[in-house]
Amino acid sequence: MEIISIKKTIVALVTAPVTQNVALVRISGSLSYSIIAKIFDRSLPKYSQKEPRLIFGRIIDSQQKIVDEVLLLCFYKPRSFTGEDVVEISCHGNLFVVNQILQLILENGAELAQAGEFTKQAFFNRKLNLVQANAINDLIRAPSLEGTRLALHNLSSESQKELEVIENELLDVIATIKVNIDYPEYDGVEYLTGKKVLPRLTKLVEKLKSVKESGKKAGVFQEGLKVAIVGKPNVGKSTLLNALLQEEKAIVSPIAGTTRDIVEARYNLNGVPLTLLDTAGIHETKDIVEKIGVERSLQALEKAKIIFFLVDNSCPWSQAEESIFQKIKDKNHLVIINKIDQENKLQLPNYICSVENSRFSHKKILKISAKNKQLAELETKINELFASDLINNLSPYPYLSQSWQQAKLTKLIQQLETVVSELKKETYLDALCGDLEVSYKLVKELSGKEYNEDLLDIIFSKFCLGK
Ligand SMILES: Nc1nc2c(ncn2[C@@H]2O[C@H](COP(=O)(O)OP(=O)(O)OP(=O)(O)O)[C@@H](O)[C@H]2O)c(=O)[nH]1
Ligand SMILES: [Mg+2]
Repeated sequence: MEIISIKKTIVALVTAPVTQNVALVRISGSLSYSIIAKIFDRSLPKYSQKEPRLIFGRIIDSQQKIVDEVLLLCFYKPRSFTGEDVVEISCHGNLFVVNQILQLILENGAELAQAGEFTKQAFFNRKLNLVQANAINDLIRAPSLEGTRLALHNLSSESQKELEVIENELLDVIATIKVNIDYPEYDGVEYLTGKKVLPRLTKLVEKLKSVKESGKKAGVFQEGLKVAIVGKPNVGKSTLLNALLQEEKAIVSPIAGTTRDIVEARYNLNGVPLTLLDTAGIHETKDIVEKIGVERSLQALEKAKIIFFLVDNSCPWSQAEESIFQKIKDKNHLVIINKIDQENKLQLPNYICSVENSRFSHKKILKISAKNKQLAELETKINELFASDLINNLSPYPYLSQSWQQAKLTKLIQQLETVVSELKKETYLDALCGDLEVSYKLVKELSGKEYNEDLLDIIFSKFCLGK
């Protein structure tokens, strides 16, 4: 594998900028060893080392004053995370010490690394592809254990190989068609007819659709799921929040209009990381403060990925509920009938059951008693919607959950579907070569074999400093 020489040598504090027992400073680039040689009191091992080396010694300033006692972990190009010469300095975690070490390294020719720049070096040196680079960030930031597992899966070479199978399949079809066109007399290559290509591409489209769908589902584990609990006043929204969290986070009272502001809390429901927003009851009111609260509830409703629309089993359906339903009916929502421990006076209008919305359409009316902590139907539903199949059966493909990955997959699927429909019309294969090449380019963009600088900047800017 060819390693591109990157001139810039970068340095950053890898650990958090707080007082701690040990801090880690990483330096990567062609100047790493010459810089370290100037600020370390012991001679470094011969450059030809292949295996990483651990060396104890002292960092010294230009006046030979001791700055700290440290451990150096030395990696040699190309056998390092970035593919460059890398030295990791484990020093004492006092920020005065850390800053002095950083300063010395900067004075001797390194530059301060930008967010994600070490991983960017690794990407340019082909130590990892773009899916794996994203996976590193997900592994660090995932808001649940399941999210970290999916990130590790994306990091694995096995899942990358599956992505390559898709790439190679497309390449094979394109190459064979081209040979057929350019060298019709060459009979060492299979002659591809539309009939032969059609099932291959149809299968590919199916595969890509499942990659897209599982990526979309995985996004929940990487980014969390914002849920707004809405309803008219007094239906038990705050009681539901508290019951899920198993703590008295929000004030509960029998007085309608208790919650005035959004109460936000994180909650991990069987591995599904939820950000719950308890909101003020939505209804017509003249009270100025309550009015502001209702405004905020409506904003939360817009921002949320899912709405838990709470209704009260012990009250008839109301005008306030009718108008809330009109606002949420086109969004992903679950209708949750609370207070089932009380006598039933609620009759849901028929149309509530018939409104279809994506995967929430079937069995979306649930019954709970928040006060008695009877939440089984809700827990099972969330699990069924987001978790079970993902966690139990890992996809062989990487989970492409980022919005840019989903957008590229959508384009790719559309592109290939156009080719498939043309093939059904018996359009000549050579007329479809251009479309197939566009598809091939899209697959390469997913893995980062082809990239655009602006997208790279966006991707790596989401990383922490020092990664
Ligand atoms: N019987 C019964 N009462 C409940 C249940 N859930 C909530 N309540 C009661 O309903 C009342 C209102 O509960 P809250 O959780 O404050 O209702 P809310 O929807 O947050 O109300 P606002 O903040 O005013 O919009 C309280 O007296 C709760 O104890 C339930 O499942 N069963
Ligand atoms: Mg409340």
